[in-house]
Amino acid sequence: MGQVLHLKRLPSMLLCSHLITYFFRNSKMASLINSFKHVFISLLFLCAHDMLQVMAKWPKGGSTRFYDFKVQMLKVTKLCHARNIVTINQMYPGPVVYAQEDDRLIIKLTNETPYNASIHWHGVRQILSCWSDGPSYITQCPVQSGQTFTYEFTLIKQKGTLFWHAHFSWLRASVYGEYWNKDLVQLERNVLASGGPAPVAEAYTINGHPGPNYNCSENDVYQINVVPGKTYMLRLIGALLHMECFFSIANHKLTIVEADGEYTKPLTTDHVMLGPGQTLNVLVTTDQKIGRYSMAMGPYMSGQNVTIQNITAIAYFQYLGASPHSVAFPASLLPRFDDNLAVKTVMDGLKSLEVGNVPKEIDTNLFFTIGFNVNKCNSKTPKQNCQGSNGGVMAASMNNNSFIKPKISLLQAYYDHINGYFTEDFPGSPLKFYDFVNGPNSAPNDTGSTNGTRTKVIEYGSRVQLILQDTGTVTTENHPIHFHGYSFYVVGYGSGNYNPQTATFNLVDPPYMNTIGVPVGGWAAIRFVADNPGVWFMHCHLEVHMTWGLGVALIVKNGQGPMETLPHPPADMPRC
Ligand SMILES: [Cu+2]
Repeated sequence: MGQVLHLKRLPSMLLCSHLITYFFRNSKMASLINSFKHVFISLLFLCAHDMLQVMAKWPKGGSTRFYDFKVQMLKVTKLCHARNIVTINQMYPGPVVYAQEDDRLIIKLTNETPYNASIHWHGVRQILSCWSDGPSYITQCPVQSGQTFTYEFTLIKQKGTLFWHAHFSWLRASVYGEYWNKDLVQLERNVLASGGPAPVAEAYTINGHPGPNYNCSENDVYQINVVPGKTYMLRLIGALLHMECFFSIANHKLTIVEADGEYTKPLTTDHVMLGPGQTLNVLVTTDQKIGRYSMAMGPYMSGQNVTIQNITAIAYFQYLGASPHSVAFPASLLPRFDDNLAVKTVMDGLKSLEVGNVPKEIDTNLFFTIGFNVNKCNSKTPKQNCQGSNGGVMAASMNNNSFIKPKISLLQAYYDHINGYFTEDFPGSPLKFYDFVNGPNSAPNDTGSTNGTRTKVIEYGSRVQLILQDTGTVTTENHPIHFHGYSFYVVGYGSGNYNPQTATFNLVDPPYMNTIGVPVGGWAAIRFVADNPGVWFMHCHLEVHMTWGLGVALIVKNGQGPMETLPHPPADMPRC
């Protein structure tokens, strides 16, 4: 399930649930703000644990908003193929959640499907509410068929467009920008069993619609009606599963004003690239001649020899007064699928609107490699199970460890001191330094990874710098690395192997993000203060890479007193 979470200081925060790649709202800033007047629900909030004490110290003025999320099957027909997909409230894309900065959200999830489910509130910092973060087997057991769980968290100092999505198996696809004719849970099992790569999606979609370029999809097109001479704000959400994508509107410029729910200096561009989980608010002025213009979404793939869906999803940007049958101006501005420079150029221009509170001194220096592995085949039926490079099994890793999800909630195991489910020996830097970008590459002999549920423990309040370094085993590739429970300053990035002697950092106004596309064959440096206790997943948001093990859990210890201590778990935590 995917959705948008949108927070604004004046208007409000909007948590949209969307399946899509992009979510769109209204016109001029002023009218936009007016359009977000929602009904406030005032209720006494009953709270069991120390949260009451904690909340008393939070800024006043927040309302409490209630949502009912029922996980339900919905029959849809797309591309001449009918199938049942997993949705929230039988909506595809899912429901929008609206809230204001500092509001409290209470969202009751009831699972009425045969599948397991959990919801991650992507970009919500979950200050002292790690229990409601949502990733299955990390902060909770999945909500089983027929069960309920209530997520509760406060949007402390957050505003902008964020995004909710399923965090069990590959189910977020069905509230997502890629469309599959297959059962996603079965598909994940099949891909894992094969040891090989994932097949490509049948289509990309914009707000659930593939558009006219696909077979049997001529009339399944999303359309926005616009008035000439206005400025519109579009909320773009990378609601993708295994792909990153470019987006553009024919003949129109996009001015980025917000990234990952944080204001940026205005940056005008012909196109943007969104990795899965990334959000961008862009302004578009309807200053072209009256007509119908294509909005286009197509693949960005920086890896070598990767099979991709290369058909572009199209939606219409339709001016008032244009004939409904007028020819759409083609979106000629989409970069080629392998245009790395197009991605870098936008990233180079992305700066925080205001001077940030970037940590200048560092207590904890971390260095994680990210990339692929090929492990040796151990199967008696290699043709079925070892379809990776040279008859090996595909994997992915951080610091050469492929993360294995535990059988119970990692947070529960940590909180209750239950032994045997995880270790605390994830290395803070690679065990071996070598030319990361260029080798080794003779799969599967020298390309293997270790595996385990390894965690890295961080002291409360540490000022952390983390270098993320792409590796070239199998192929280099841009990996969108997402960190739960935190945003971080992207202080630097570059190509090749990270070299502290030559790397240049921006410590003044770097973008403050929750997902960073680490440049293909390059590195990125991020900084944050570890001031939110809990167990926080850091992983590649390309789903199949995460499935192969590209992730790690960071444990941030408690500090002093209730404001720095994770409260008790809610009474209705699901059981595994
Ligand atoms: Cu990845």
